[in-house]
Amino acid sequence: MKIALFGLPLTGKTTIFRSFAGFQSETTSRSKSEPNRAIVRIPDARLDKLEQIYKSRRKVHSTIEYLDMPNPIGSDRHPARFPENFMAELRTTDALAYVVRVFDSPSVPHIHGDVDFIRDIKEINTDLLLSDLAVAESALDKMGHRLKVDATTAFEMRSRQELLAKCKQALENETPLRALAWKDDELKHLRNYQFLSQKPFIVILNTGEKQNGNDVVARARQLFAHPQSVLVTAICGQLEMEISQLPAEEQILFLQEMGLQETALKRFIPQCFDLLGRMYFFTVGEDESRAWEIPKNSTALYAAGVIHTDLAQGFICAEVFRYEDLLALGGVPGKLKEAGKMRLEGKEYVVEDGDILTIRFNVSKSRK
Ligand SMILES: Nc1nc2c(ncn2[C@@H]2O[C@H](COP(=O)(O)OP(=O)(O)OP(=O)(O)O)[C@@H](O)[C@H]2O)c(=O)[nH]1
Ligand SMILES: [Mg+2]
Repeated sequence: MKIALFGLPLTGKTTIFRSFAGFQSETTSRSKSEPNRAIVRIPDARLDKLEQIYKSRRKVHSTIEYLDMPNPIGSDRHPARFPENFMAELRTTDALAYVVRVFDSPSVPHIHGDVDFIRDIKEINTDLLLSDLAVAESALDKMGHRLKVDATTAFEMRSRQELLAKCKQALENETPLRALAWKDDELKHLRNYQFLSQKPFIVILNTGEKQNGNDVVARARQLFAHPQSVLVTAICGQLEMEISQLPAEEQILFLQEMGLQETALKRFIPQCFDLLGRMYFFTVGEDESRAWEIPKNSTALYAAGVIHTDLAQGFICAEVFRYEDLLALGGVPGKLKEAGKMRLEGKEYVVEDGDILTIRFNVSKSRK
C-alpha cells in the first residue's frame, strides 16, 4: 500500500511524515525535489503474541509505504497549483493524503496569506478534477485521431471512447471518478489512465494542540458531496512528531499525560486499511510469524497466491483457525484440533481479517 502525503507548501507534510516514520522504518530521499519515502512496519499486537507462542525466529510485519511529497513549485501564474510532473508521481500511488493546515502559527507563512482549510480543500478538489479532465480530453483526442487512420480496431476503441466520455462528463459535472460505480472490465481500462479523482482520498487536517479536531473534521466532511472512499481525519502534527521521537516506554507515558489513547499512526493505519478495503491474515511457525495484506473478501486461493504462486497452483486446502480461539486455549496450538477450532477450508473460502492460515499444497502440481 503506497500513500502520498501532499499539500500546499508549509502545511506540515514532513512533520506528519516524520511522526509516521518514527524510528522503526527506513526513509530515503535523494534530493529536495524528490519525495521522502518511508516503509513503515505496521504494528500489530496479535503478530507479537503469535511470535511468542510459536517461538518464531523471525517476525515479518506487513508494511505501508508513505511518500512525503516535496514543496510543490507551481507556475508563476498559479504558484499554489500543482505542476503536472508532480501530479504524475501522485498517479503511481494507491491513495492520496492531502495535508491541510489548520494550525495557527505566526512564524509559518501560508501561501494564500491566511489559514482557511475550507478554501484549501475546495481548491484541491477542483485541481484533481481538472487534472483528470485534461488526461481524459487528451486521451479522447488521440483516440479520435487513431480511429480516423485505423478502422480495424474500431470496436475496441469505441468502447474505450465511451468509457472516457463517461469520465469526462462526470468530471465536468464536478463528480470525482471514485464516486461512480464501475464494472470490472471498465476498472481494468481505467487503470491505464491512473486518474487521481478515482483514488481513495484522505484529508489530514493538521491541527494545533488547542484546536478541536472533531469540529474541524465535521466541517471538512461537509465539503464532500460524494463521501465514498474519502477519509477525513485530524492529526496534531507537531505533537505527534515529538511523541514519535521518544523511546517506546516514554511514548506511553506521554500519551497518557496528553489524554491520548494511542499515536496518530496507530489510529491512521486501520483507517487506511478500511478505506482501501484491505485486511490481514497470518501465517505462523518456528521459522517465522508473518502478517500478509490482502483485499477484503479474498478467497483462500488468492491468499495462497500472495504467499507464493506455487501454493496457489498446487492448492489442496487451507487449515484455518482464529487468533482469539488460540488465545482462549491458553496459547497452546496443540489444543486447537481437539477443541474443534481448526477448520479445513477449500479454494473458495472467504478469508476473514485475523485468520491464521496454513496452506496444504501439492508440490508436483505446483511445479508444472
Ligand atoms: N504550530 C505548529 N507548527 C507546525 C505543525 N506542523 C508543522 N509545523 C511547522 O510548520 C513548518 C513547516 O512544517 P513542514 O512539516 O516542514 O511542512 P511541509 O508541508 O513539509 O513544508 P514543505 O515541504 O516546505 O512544503 C515547520 O516550521 C513546522 O515546525 C503543527 O502541528 N503545529
Ligand atoms: Mg516538506
